[in-house]
Amino acid sequence: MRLSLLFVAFGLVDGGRTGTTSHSKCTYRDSSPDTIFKRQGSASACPVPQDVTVTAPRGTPFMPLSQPELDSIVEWLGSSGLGLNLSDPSSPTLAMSDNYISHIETLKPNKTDVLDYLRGDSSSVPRYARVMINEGAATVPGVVQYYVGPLPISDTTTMRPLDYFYNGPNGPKVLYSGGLFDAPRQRAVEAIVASTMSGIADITLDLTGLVYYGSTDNRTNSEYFVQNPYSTDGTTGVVWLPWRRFAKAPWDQPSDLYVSFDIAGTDASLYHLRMIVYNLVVYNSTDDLRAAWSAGEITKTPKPTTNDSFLDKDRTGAMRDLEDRFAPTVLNLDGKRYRVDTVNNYLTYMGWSFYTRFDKDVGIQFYDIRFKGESVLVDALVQYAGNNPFQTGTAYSDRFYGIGSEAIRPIPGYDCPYHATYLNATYTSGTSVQTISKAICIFEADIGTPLTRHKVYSDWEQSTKGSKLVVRMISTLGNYDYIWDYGFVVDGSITLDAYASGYVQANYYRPDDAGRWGPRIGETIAGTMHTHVMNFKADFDLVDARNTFVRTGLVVENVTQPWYPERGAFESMRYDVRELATEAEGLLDSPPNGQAMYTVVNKQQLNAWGEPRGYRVVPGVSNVHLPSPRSPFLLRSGQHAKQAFAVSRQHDTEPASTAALSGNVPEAPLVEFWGFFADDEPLQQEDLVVWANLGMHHFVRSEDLPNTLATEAHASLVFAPQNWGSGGENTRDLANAVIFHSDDTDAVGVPVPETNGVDAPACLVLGPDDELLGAYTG
Ligand SMILES: *[C@@H]1O[C@H](CO)[C@@H](O)[C@H](O)[C@H]1NC(C)=O
Ligand SMILES: *[C@@H]1O[C@H](CO)[C@@H](O)[C@H](O)[C@H]1NC(C)=O
Ligand SMILES: *[C@@H]1O[C@H](CO)[C@@H](O)[C@H](O)[C@H]1NC(C)=O
Ligand SMILES: *[C@@H]1O[C@H](CO)[C@@H](O)[C@H](O)[C@H]1NC(C)=O
Ligand SMILES: *[C@@H]1O[C@H](CO)[C@@H](O)[C@H](O)[C@H]1NC(C)=O
Ligand SMILES: *[C@@H]1O[C@H](CO)[C@@H](O)[C@H](O)[C@H]1NC(C)=O
Ligand SMILES: *[C@@H]1O[C@H](CO)[C@@H](O)[C@H](O)[C@H]1NC(C)=O
Ligand SMILES: [Cu+2]
Repeated sequence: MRLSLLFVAFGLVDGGRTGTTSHSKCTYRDSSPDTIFKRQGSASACPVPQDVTVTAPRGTPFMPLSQPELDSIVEWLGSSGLGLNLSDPSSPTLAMSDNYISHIETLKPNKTDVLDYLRGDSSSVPRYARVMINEGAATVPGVVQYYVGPLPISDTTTMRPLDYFYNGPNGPKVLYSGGLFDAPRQRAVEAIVASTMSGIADITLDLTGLVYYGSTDNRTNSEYFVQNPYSTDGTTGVVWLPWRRFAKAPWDQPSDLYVSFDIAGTDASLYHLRMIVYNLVVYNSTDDLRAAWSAGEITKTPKPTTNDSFLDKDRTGAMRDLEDRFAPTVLNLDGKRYRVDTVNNYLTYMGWSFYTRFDKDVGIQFYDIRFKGESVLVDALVQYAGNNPFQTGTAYSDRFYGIGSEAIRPIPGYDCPYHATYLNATYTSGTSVQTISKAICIFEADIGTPLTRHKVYSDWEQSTKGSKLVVRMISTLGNYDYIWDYGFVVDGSITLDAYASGYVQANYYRPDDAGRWGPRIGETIAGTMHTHVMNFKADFDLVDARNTFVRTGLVVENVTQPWYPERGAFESMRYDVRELATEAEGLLDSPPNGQAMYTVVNKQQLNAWGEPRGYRVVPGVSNVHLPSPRSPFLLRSGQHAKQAFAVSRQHDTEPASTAALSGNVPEAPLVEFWGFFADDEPLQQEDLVVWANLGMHHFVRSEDLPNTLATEAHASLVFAPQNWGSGGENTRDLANAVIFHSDDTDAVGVPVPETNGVDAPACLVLGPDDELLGAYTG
């Protein structure tokens, strides 16, 4: 598993509730006691709910570039006046030492431009492209990013280095050796790997059962993985290749063999073997390995098992009792309660509204969230630890692989409830438009508990249904699938949930490891502990952009109170309320024992009681950060992942906590997150961004096979209203609520339920225990 990034921008703007939803009045069907247990024939089925549409108040400012736009930019970049000396990126003979366009996408627009437009203060958002060029022919080769615009191409269009996005030592440039691992470089690496490994195939076969003659040679039965990071600052290029069986889930078929090459620079003739490691012994050359092997000096370890049935996920074993029955599911029996604009990727739901954006690096993002609100970014990164070159030196940045481009279509009824709404994910990759059909699923779910309920013994009893709209994206990033859920709860809360599943990346099992990095989980494999960290960006604009971050600590101190003269000094609690004054205080840990509350408030927007209106940042499950602050593999590139929370001033020059191409240059990343805090700007009543980490310390166990369980590989966070509503909590207006009053009875004195005219639809056949009348007993 590699590290991932996702991004949700989040700014809360005051938004009125939309009108009440009216429902068809339904009556209970007269049901015989056993009706509920019968499978219903199609004749009595609830209808398939249809999507309900809405038109976004403003056309989305987040359209990806169209193919004609891409073509026009490519043509413009190729025009001789610019002197870029570009080669055709699709050429089969493309060389590392060529200049070529690697990627073009829409530049994420500046916040001020977006807000001006969405508020109607401007008629459009300036449209620019972000262009990534491999400059292999430059004196100092590298990958450089530019912004090109305004679009459409005209006399005023310019191309400028995208330096305002990146605060790293080389600006928008990544020096070549830490740059792309695209076709020209893959070809160069594959050539030296194939020639080296075919020269020692007899030895590798003997030691591991694996041989490699090249990826297309039919004698090959193994594969290598190009471990990240493969550079330090872009000047060096050192890659470790773990060898594994080329079969199902190679991540779980590792051998004890590792080979390292120097792959620095654009000249493949300089690439060379650095070392071979087998059974933790280092050989500096193939000659050294052969000499040791011929002399019988190599102690062999067991070959990776060839029986990989333990990786199968097809059902096996006896059926459990009643498991032939269809599992419970979420259904919208009375029609969908959210509206969607599939052209503008805009949604409304129970007072919420927001736009979504999608891109290659991070996938779905949310903008102008109103319940009140605005937007979020997720960055997932994984740090491995272990005793061999492979696991020690791994720090995947999933943004590098493309969380968005690796999104997959969820399986209806399994990954997402039946009748969910699906949005296509459209983005650009290279110089073409890509669409992942139905990649994002949207559904309303029962949160599983009532939002509020209470019984006042002889007076009244109420219960309010808990519902939320879920926007779900699933990305398969190599061996791992990540599930990201954004939930918009009817009480004004926003929930973030991240889950991981898939094939855990296993280590070769060595008894002498003594379980220090994880238990044995198979014939020849061991689980390897590692940490996943996903960084979310939440740009709060609570009512407006003047916000303050407050830490409310719970302190215990000795007090004396005159009404307790007999106790003397005794321990008691009180609040210790502190505002973050400047960015120097902006890096925050999770408070031990949860003894502090984090809130973002607007001190100029008070509620009816004179309290500042705000939102709380509620740690959920597993708000972990990287255990190692100084691992060389994430030295400066992983600063966003080294504390639980961070609070900085919003700047268009600090759009993201990481960059896709930072992953292989841990000593010279494009974005140095802590640089956001170095200028120590004031934070009180300013435009704030909260950066939060979700993650998992993955303590691997045998239950990670065949696929990791999402029950445990789960991290979450909640943003909840804090003194936000003017009339208490935000659910008083909900009609999906029931209340009984003891004095509101029917003819025989039984309290009658008040359901606000919203009842189970006729197609839902209820059983006798579902009868509301009589449920209140006084
Ligand atoms: C253009 O790039 C090629 C490599 O693709 C290089 O050989 C050539 O010298 C470059 N021309 C100029 C004028 O820089
Ligand atoms: C966005 O804002 C930055 C910082 O003010 C500025 O340098 C940049 O040119 C702006 N980008 C666009 C596309 O206007
Ligand atoms: C492998 O490829 C060679 C050369 O193309 C061919 O002669 C041979 O039959 C192939 N072997 C198998 C097992 O497919
Ligand atoms: C391999 O190279 C390292 C460093 O260059 C050296 O210390 C070591 O002795 C070499 N090993 C062998 C077996 O030659
Ligand atoms: C492979 O392993 C499975 C599970 O241990 C076992 O049931 C099966 O018989 C094995 N297959 C072979 C060919 O050994
Ligand atoms: C989604 O994509 C499919 C196929 O790529 C296309 O047929 C469909 O019209 C798209 N839907 C929307 C709402 O754009
Ligand atoms: C309260 O006083 C007792 C007795 O002096 C001391 O042991 C304890 O640590 C104090 N508690 C706090 C929170 O200071
Ligand atoms: Cu994991």
